[in-house]
Amino acid sequence: MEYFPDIKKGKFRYYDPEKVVAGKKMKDWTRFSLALWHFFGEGTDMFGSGTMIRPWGSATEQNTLKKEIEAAFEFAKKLSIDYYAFHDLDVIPPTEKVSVIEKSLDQVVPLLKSEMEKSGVKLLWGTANLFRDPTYVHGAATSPYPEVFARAATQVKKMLDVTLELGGEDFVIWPGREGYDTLLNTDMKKGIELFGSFLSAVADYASEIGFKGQLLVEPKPMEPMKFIYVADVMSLWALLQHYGLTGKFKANIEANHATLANRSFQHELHLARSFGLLGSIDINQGDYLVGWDLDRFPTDLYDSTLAAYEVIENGGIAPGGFNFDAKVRRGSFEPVDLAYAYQAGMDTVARGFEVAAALKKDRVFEEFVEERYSGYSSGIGKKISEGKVTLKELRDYALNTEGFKPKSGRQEYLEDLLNAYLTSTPPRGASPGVLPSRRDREATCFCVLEMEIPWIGLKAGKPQVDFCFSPREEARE
Ligand code: XLS
Ligand code: CA
Ligand code: CA
Repeated sequence: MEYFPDIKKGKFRYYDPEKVVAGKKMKDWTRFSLALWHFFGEGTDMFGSGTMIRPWGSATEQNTLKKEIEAAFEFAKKLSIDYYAFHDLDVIPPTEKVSVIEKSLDQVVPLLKSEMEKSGVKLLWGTANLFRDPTYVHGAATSPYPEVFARAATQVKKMLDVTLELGGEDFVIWPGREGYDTLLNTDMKKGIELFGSFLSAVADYASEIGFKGQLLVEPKPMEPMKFIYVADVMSLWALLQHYGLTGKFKANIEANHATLANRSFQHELHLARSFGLLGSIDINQGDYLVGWDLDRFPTDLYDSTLAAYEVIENGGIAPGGFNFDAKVRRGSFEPVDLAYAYQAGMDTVARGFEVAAALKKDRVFEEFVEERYSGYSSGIGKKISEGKVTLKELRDYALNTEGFKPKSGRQEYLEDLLNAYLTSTPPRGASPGVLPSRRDREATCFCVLEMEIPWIGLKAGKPQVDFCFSPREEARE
């Protein structure tokens, strides 16, 4: 049966799987994935029931799960989404018994396998749902009860087996219930220790069964708990080091979780990349005016450009990918809205890669940053960097360099340059504008206002030398 007869294939403005940007095909940079839990979402919210019109019928109908799964693979194939991701509980009938979860998974794996073979869609990551069952009310791996810890471990064990069997490239642990609602009944140190112990057992079992994929932990600061122990990349980094788990786990960074933690998506990616922790991405966005997790499809080009920039800098995201942990709004209830949503999201990420590739090619920010920190590459700066300097030496140096004046950080200049690249990088099929290379810009003291951008009707003007700034000139001063 064809579930989406009106959808033939994705209609993209920017995403072209075979197009090479920054030395790699777009599909290899992006490795897009469809999240089954959102795809099957019914459009309920805290105040209202489901709104979605879906070709697989209502949730009460027999055999719906099979239809949902078939529909998801058909959709992913049509939209050129190469991967998918799922929790154990996404693909089996509701149950509270782990023994039933194990059996039901055994029953559904052959269906997943055959759909994967038919469609060519691969498994990006598997995960265990350690938050829905009422037993997890006080935490799963950090519950005060060993019985609950063991139950959570059993679910993870089974999903690791399933992920291995399906050739999954990563395995995610999202510790959404691993935190507290009040410290009045909580031993926070114990909780964090328990989570460390849980991760160690997971890493051991993964290596025991020969799972070669990447193990990932997904930070989030709150929701459903008031505070979640792995709140952001920095807390994950501390935890991994403390429990001797560096090199065993990386981060799965979700855009909306970063903003809930009051960090930008770029911040979390940048930090993870710097520590060698950038494993995979859950791509979505929140809303500046709303304080909770919205999982909107991403449409913010500014954010996607900066994210792509970090991924290019990281040399790619494989074996991770860009998983759409995103859902259509409750009001976008027609099946075709799913296609619009994925197209918008994939184009947003793809466009981000085009712009970021242009920024990288011209080393727009790198040269500036390198020059800014260049004092640390020789002399006393080098000694400081290597941790080989004494306070006495530093005092002598400070007295000798008294009167030193820092240079401007040129934030607005750099932000303006970023805007220039965002508006001037030619989209697929358009004739290139005349954004001069960085070197030319420096030579002619180019200004953003003088760009010719044919597809938005901007004409080139005369360079206005007096507005311009060249970091090289400045460096020579
Ligand atoms: C919820 C999380 C969850 C994980 C997988 O906020 O994003 O969906 O990605 O359990
Ligand atoms: Ca997520
Ligand atoms: Ca989310």
